[in-house]
Amino acid sequence: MTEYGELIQQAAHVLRGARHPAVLTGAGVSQESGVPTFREALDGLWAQYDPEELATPMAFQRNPKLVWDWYAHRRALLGAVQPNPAHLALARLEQRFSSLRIITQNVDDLHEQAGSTHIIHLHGNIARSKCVANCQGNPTLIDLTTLDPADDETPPKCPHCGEFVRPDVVWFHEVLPAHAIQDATAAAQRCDVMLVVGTSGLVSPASTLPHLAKQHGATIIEINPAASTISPIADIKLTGPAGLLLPQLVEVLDVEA
Ligand code: BV8
Repeated sequence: MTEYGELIQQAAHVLRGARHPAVLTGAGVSQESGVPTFREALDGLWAQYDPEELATPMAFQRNPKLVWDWYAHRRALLGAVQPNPAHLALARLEQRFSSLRIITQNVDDLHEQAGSTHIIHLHGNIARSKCVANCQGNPTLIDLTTLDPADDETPPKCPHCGEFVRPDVVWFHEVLPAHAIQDATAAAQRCDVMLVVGTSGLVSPASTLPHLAKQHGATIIEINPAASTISPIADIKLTGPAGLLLPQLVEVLDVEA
């Protein structure tokens, strides 16, 4: 029996009886893929900044090149990483529970790469870019591969209106896409178990979702090596890395299928 044995068994017992499990993931679920967590994502040139200082419309307005280059750096990092056993375990969980919904705060597509299909992206997708003015409608997505490679100025310019191109992510002080927050809220209200994986719980409205689930009677299972703002309401707290714990949890589930 591993050191997590008893708690993993408890969590598996709860999950076995679930009909509508939901999962809320944060940057920690991608950490073992080599993606720095959000609050570690500032290294090198950007180490002097606080993420809340760079991931805002004001920062982009003030210094579009600095912000664009930070996202280009993170996009390049993401281009070199793979889903880790945590992402793969969640994809296996979806095979067992067709109603499983993954609500992610992450802007990477590692859940998709791992094979999950019912994913709600609260904060957008770093691989997508859009016109800062949404000149052709919201969002006016821009395919960077169609832009003139000779023009290496950053940020690139929108081919329709000449305004800057920006990452299609939700910055601080920006509202989340209506469909994303509606779908996430519905999933949180409907679920009977919520796995909360790899989030500090510092960013709202994402951080309100486990509380909403709890209010609607869900059992909260947290997976995180550290404490978070969600820990106080967790019914089961699995303390450790998701890449180790989630495969164990799914393995116990499968063994006693
Ligand atoms: C909104 C996209 C309405 C960009 C992100 C005061 C003034 C103004 C606003 C506010 C305010 N107070 C609160 C707010 C609201 C604000 C907010 O919450 N601010 C925080 C900082 C206090 N929220 C917003 O602005 C949201 N919009 O509310 O609209 C509005 C409008 C105008 C004015 C007011 C309100 C928009 C929020 C979206 C921000 N965009 N991402 C980008 O990625 O660049 S959020 C960003 O944080 C990432 O998406 C990240 O995922 C997310 C949350 O962080 P975590 O995922 O939890 O990551 P973190 O690094 O914090 O933690 C990692 C965790 O993993 C840790 O717990 C660690 O222990 C754990 N871990 C590490 N390794 C592992 C692990 N776990 C498991 N396994 C491991 N191996």
